[in-house]
Amino acid sequence: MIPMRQIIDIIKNSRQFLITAHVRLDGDAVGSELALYHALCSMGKKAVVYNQDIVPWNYRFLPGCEVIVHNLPPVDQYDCVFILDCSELDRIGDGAEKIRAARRVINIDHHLSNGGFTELRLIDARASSTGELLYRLFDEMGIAMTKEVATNLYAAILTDTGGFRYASTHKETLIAAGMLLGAGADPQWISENIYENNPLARLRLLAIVLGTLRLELDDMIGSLVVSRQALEEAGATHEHTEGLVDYPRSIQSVVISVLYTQTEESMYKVSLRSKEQWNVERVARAFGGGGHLNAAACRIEGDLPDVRHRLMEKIASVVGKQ
Ligand SMILES: [Mn+2]
Repeated sequence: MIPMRQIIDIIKNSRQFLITAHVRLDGDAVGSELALYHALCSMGKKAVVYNQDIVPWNYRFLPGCEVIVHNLPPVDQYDCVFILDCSELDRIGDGAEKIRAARRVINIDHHLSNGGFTELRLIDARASSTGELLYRLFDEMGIAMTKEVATNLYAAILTDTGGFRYASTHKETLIAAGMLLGAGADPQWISENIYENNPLARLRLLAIVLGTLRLELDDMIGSLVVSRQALEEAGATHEHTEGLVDYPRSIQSVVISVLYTQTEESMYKVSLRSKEQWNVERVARAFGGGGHLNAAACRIEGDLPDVRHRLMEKIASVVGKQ
């Protein structure tokens, strides 16, 4: 780990920056990118934000969102590339190999699994979010927290802590959030935009999908299915399935929550969420996937009964060991 001082010196001595984050953008990724973009611009620097994927509808209100480009510009024109919220280079998506060749790459991240894939990095697995790490960096640099920076950082921290509910919410997290409110972030406006901004199709999809709820293994495992037919019926797209996996976990007896999303006739994306120490990363890894202790995913080929059967066998073996 290099001292923050070194990153600050690089920022001060560089002029052109490229900022990117992981595919399947979340609030921490977009909020962190745009906060860094505004902070660099306020210092008179030039910055471009690149993402392979489009920004999910509920983060499009974030200040600066319209500047994000989806075609990777030639990386050799940048003095420095920031890779945010990524534990591995490949998480950037298609541009990963080109970015690897960049002059200078700085990784800012808080994933436990980050083994340090760049020489220059700011990694703290105890931090709630990449947004919290950027807050520390900006604070150290004495960068003025404008309303744009504060709004983006607050959104990043809010979403990665599940609304300040997860174990990753520390005293420092809430102090940072409090300072951001003081700098002009509007908590009600931000949370309404993120959490109360559903397209009708998503609620229609939820209504259909909740009908598939199934409880197994003494009601400890709860699962939902999103079939292609359900998507069609609701007029929804895969974008609208985000967050559906959290519903079974909200049941009292459930410790592991599963969402089967049909991506092709005989192919399912399996998303897993768990409570406390129930390790779903181990389950996903058995099928070639990965993730974190409480959130992981994999893909399983087969028809639904077969996919369910194989996954439940694996979950039973993991649950049995705990
Ligand atoms: Mn994050």
